[in-house]
Amino acid sequence: MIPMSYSAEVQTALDAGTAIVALESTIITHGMPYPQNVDTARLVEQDVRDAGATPATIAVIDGTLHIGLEEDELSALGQATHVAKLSRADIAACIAIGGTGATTVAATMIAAHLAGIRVFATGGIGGVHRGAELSFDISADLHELAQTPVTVVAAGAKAILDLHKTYEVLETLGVPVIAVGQDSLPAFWSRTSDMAAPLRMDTARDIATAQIVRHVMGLPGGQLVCNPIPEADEIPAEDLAPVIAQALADAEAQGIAAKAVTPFLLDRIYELTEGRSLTANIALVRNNARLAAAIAREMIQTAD
Ligand code: PSU
Repeated sequence: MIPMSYSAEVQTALDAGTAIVALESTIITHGMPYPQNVDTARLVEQDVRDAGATPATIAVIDGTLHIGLEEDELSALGQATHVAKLSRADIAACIAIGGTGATTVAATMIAAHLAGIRVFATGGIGGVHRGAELSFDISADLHELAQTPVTVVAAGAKAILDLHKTYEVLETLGVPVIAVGQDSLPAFWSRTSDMAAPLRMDTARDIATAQIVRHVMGLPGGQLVCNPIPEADEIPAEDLAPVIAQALADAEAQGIAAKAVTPFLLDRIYELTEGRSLTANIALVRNNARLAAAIAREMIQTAD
């Protein structure tokens, strides 16, 4: 038996069979500074509610897998130090030893699927890091999308990555990559990129139906929905390019590796943009939460 605990509102939604949107916790513990992390998590949860679904923020606390956090749990997690960053490789071990950890995209997909939740909103997925041909640093998020049937709504892969290689790997793994309302792939802080989207969809209904058809056809895995950041909040890619280059050079100089790379880069870009990257990150996550709620509602309405 997996020690699992559901928040009161998630339990009510599961019993009633209404729409639920999973939310991850690594963005809270490793992706944003306190107190903006907790404030954002609360805003995102409220965005999901306002859009007619129930938010389920996922984390492991003292060995229990939480599907939905109560107010005090969210606030404590956002202030805790030394929280583990959990992916597919370490979520079971964390539960086994009674530890506390925040779930990445991969681990949140696993937990959401266990709880019967089919839609998940985040900021940006992990992917192929620049220089991966030497470091082999490729996020486990990509393989998770290929095997766990959860639709992930993101603003694309994070722009700190090698986006071309990231989407090549997703194509190889057979993951549908869907741009919402435009022909080009969004690039996290920026609305567009130089890459054409493999698929484009304009409605939550089509996205929900596509996941259901995959399921009916017996195709494993989820789909990546790339929702462009709202225009008013974007940072043009040309403004960001030198900042990302500087952050990458700093990471290299300080010998940052493995799981520490993404949190280090996000933090460094926050400093170098004097907070502008965080404002954009908050806006895009909220935008994704609203779309995810619409997709979750459509999935309930569309019969399997
Ligand atoms: N989205 C954000 N900020 C984040 C993340 C997503 O806006 O910090 C997290 C997710 O948990 C994702 C992780 O799974 O970054 C990627 O980490 P890595 O590159 O080490 O796999």
